[in-house]
Amino acid sequence: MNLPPLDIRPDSSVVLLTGAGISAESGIATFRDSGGLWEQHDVSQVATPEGFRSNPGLVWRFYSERRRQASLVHPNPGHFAVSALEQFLASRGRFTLVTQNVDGLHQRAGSQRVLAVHGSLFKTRCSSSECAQGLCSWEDHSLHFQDVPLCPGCGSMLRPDIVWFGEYLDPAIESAAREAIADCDLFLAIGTSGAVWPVAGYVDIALARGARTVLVNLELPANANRFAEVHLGKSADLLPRLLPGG
Ligand code: BV8
Repeated sequence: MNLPPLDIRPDSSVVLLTGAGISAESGIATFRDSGGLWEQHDVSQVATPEGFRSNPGLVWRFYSERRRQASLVHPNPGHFAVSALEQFLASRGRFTLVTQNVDGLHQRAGSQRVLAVHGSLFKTRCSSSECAQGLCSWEDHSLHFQDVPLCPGCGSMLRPDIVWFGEYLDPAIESAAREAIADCDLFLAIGTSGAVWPVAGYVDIALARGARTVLVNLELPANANRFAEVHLGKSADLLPRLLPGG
């Protein structure tokens, strides 16, 4: 199928938003597709602070398994096309990647300016907000914990540095994302169902700014009508053809 590349000028200001769909072809389960993560797990038990409080071991096993899976797979052509777009814009344009994904594949594909709004599988932090180390997180690639690890600083349980449902996004990361979107002329969403807030509302910031809005997704999500242009298909196939440098 003939697919003309998106006409992105080298001096454009571009924000890319990605979701689990861009990692699907690397072999990482999405959340809401059939067979997705939320079909196999009760969200309230594994992705909420209440779930962590009531069964921290279950939560650690859930995230340890996802970390193990993420470390075994590799970025796909879609991730590399995103990284190539950042290079294409490096000299005269502006580029920000906002990802909901926690799998680290964008970073492994060479993306530099990445706002990981929902955290990272490979970061761990203290669960106590009173702890001196509670606000910092550290890279932790240990693949599996037998027992729930404890903070070396205060002895409280450690937790994945992930934004769970009912938790606020990191204010600095969120405002950086909102600022970039409020300044962009192209907002490109890839592989996301647009089901989770506040990220689901980011396209509206782009629309209010008068930016061009483009969606690349396997199927039409609920918020497809927010996008001026929609390309249906697999991101690993479409992105190298749509993005310059891809
Ligand atoms: C908050 C943890 C303030 C990390 C995640 C307003 C209205 C309604 C509800 C709310 C609202 N505001 C807040 C809420 C509550 C809640 C929310 O949005 N609930 C929804 C579900 C109704 N939001 C929150 O709690 C957020 N916090 O707002 O704080 C607050 C505080 C207290 C009380 C109220 C408010 C925190 C949200 C973050 C939650 N953490 N995950 C992890 O474990 O990974 S969200 C989770 O969903 C992941 O991060 C994931 O990235 C994200 C979004 O999912 P997608 O990435 O879009 O993945 P999905 O499977 O859904 O879709 C994949 C898409 O890809 C599909 O469309 C598919 O067609 C497509 N696809 C598949 N294959 C391919 C493909 N596309 C292209 N190529 C392919 N090959």
